[in-house]
Amino acid sequence: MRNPAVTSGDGAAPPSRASRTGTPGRVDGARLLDRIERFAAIGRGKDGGINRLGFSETDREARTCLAREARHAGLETVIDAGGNVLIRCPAGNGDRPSKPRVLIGSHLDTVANGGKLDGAYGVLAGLEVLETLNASATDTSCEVTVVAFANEEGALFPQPFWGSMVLAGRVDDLPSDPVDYSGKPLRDALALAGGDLSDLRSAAWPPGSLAAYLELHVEQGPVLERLGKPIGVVDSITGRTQFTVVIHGEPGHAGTTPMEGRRDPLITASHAIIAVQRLAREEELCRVATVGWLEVSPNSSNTIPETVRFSVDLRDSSAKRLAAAEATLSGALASVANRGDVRISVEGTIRTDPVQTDDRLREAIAASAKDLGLAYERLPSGAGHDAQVVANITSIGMIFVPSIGGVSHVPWENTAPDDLVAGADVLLQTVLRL
Ligand code: HGY
Ligand code: MN
Ligand code: MN
Repeated sequence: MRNPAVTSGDGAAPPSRASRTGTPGRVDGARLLDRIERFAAIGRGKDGGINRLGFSETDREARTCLAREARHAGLETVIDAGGNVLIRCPAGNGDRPSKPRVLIGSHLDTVANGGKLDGAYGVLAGLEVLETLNASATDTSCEVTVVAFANEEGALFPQPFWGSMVLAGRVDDLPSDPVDYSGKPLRDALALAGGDLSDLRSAAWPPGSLAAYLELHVEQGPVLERLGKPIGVVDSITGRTQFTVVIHGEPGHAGTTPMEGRRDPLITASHAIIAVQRLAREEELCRVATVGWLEVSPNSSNTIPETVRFSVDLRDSSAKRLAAAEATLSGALASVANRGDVRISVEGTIRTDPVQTDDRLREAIAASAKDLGLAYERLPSGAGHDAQVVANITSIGMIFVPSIGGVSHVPWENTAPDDLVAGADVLLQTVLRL
């Protein structure tokens, strides 16, 4: 067990709330760790990477498994029209107490060849907290619902934060007829997951209906590990601008077409991709800039390509800087297209604002960590999260635990078991504080 230390205050860990009020002080760590390992087997490839792309068959398998686990734990599940899985305590005598509603959770879907904790950890810790509260019949001051947001990553259907945008009522910011990267419509895949594309507005939680949203997540960065602290109190979440660049050239025979006069979209793409990197590395217009996905068609070694498509992902804590970076890049794209005598366009732009977390929730998280004798650090999130979308309708708080080696979105993404349990204990204590 890591030496829990308290960064400020008296250092002695005061008695946990359980001894004061009989409410549960800790989660069942063994049960949580067992579930994390069982869910990690869903969609795991031979090199250990997890492939549960949003609305894919393996994603559906994980959601079905979650609903089964919740039922076995004596909880109720519903799936909303956006495909989000919502878990809550049984209604008992039918009517719900009109307590303020608190949502806790994250997402089950992964990036391609991703890790077992990104998202799933927050969902399973949320389930663990609700099961602990329900089993101890704790009369919390708020009604807790657990959510597994649909398609947070946007790895198959490129509409990241799909489920949280539907729940936050931002349906108008979503494409009306979304398709996946190959053009397959979302309608059927969403229906298979229990959602309904024609009824998305029914899944929106109106502003004011939610008192708070808490998300527990692995840090996916190096800070907590480097500081040797098990708990992160997130103070802000990065802004992000994503889009797809499409370059149309002129296909031809690789052997008979002279170099002079070629209109090769892949050559233009190579200059454009350098321009993306330059935004962050040289011009420092945004914190990071990434091209992670590229598609060449017809993608044949002895044919000059006809079309090239690639993703752009820009991140920064300032929406203004992101807008400036986007404007600079669009100028650079126009000029390389001109030089290459090809046609260039940008598709599917999604801009997600940077957000600050709620200071009341930050204090509750910090006080819970302190009560549990766990050292904590305030830090920003370089990754995007559903929390920044839910921030449109309520106050948000995020809790981090360390990522071993500071890595994520890779098969070897991992966190020490003690830290996973500690994070869930802090989530439980924070919910009890609300
Ligand atoms: O890309 C992100 O920041 C998150 O993992 N969806
Ligand atoms: Mn992720
Ligand atoms: Mn995530």
